Amino acid sequence: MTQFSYMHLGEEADPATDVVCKYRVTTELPMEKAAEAIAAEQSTGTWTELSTLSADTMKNYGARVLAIEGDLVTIAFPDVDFSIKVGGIPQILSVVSGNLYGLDALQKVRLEDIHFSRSIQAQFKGPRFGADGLRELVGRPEKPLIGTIVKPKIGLSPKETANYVYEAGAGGLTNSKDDETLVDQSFCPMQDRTLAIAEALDKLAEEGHKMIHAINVSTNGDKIVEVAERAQSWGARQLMVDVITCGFAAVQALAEDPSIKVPIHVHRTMHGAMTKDTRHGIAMLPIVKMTRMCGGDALHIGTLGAGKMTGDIQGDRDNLNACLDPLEPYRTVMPVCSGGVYPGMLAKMIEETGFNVQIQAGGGVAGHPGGVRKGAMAMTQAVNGLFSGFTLQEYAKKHEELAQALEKWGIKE
Ligand code: CAP
Ligand code: MG
Repeated sequence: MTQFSYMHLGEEADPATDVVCKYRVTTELPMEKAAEAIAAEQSTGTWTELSTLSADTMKNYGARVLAIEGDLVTIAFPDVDFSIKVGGIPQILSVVSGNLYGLDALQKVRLEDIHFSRSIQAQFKGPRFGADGLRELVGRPEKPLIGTIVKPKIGLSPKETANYVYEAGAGGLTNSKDDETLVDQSFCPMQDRTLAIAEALDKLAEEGHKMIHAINVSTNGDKIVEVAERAQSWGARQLMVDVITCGFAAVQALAEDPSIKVPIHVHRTMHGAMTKDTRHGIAMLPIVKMTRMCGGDALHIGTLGAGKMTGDIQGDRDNLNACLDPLEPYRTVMPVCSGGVYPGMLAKMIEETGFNVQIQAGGGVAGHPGGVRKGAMAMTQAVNGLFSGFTLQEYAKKHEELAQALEKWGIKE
């Protein structure tokens, strides 16, 4: 197939100039052949020998297979293969995560991890606020931020939505957000919703409580900055964007546009299409790393196996660590734990996550028998109690709203 070899087993990658990817490969081919097929397809080769491929081109631009350990293949791409200023993450993805999935000789391939070269990292700016900036905005330096997703996710009017946000804030929550399915539908236009929520947040601020709400501005790429600017002019304190459906470039466009002055909450709806099959697609970890490079300030990372969405403790822990990794040259990203969250599961979850997270509950707030405010109080009591070293059962003895939540949903062991 190839007149040059892509095999460099045992060689070290150069962290200054190599982009290093780990792939999990399922194939009936010998693993070396499969690894070489990926390296060739994604750099200088194709299915046949090429009269146009020189030794020099191969040496300078060819990908190198550095290691094969069982079904895990490590491939280094020289960073001259990438076109960051014009191309950006879309071009990076078409190299490290492109045609390889369709190669017929490979049954399945999953991009498990990626390490960018220092020179590529230097061309991205990362978050402008990050976890610390978000904490500062809501005046909560150490305890987990506590958020809600307005539920029902669709169907409430702007006034009902703003009322929900006010009640959640009055119950102690620091954050709320639109659902990913809500943008500018006729029952809840973005302008009316944003104006009404801004009023609710102002009222909370006057009463001494700092809270922010993320308005979902996910839309077509050529419009997203304009839509975000408008939302901001109506009083949005935070923006939300769906990184998988809109693309990493959309997050980057918002984070790097000088007119945008508020943090970006990054949702990951549709990620399951890529991440759920543990042998095929893209793991969440590379998605976290690229979101951080592109400037997301908060990102959904899962509930470490505790909530309603698929996720495992080790995988979600890797996601969390990638948000907070101090060795990366960017501000940290606030890891957001969401999806089927309720007070009685928080001991189990926080045991795994620690306190530097944003915990978010939609149904777990609006489903409280006493309504949104009491649901928010129950979440706040659970988090504050655990932070102070109490068990949920102990804290519930003197906190009625928490006791009601535990009675309704139980305690997750
Ligand atoms: C949570 C949520 C989020 C999920 C997505 C929802 O609501 O708003 O979209 O968290 O999953 O609509 O399901 P509930 P992930 O609290 O009512 O479950 O965070 O894993 O990306
Ligand atoms: Mg949702």
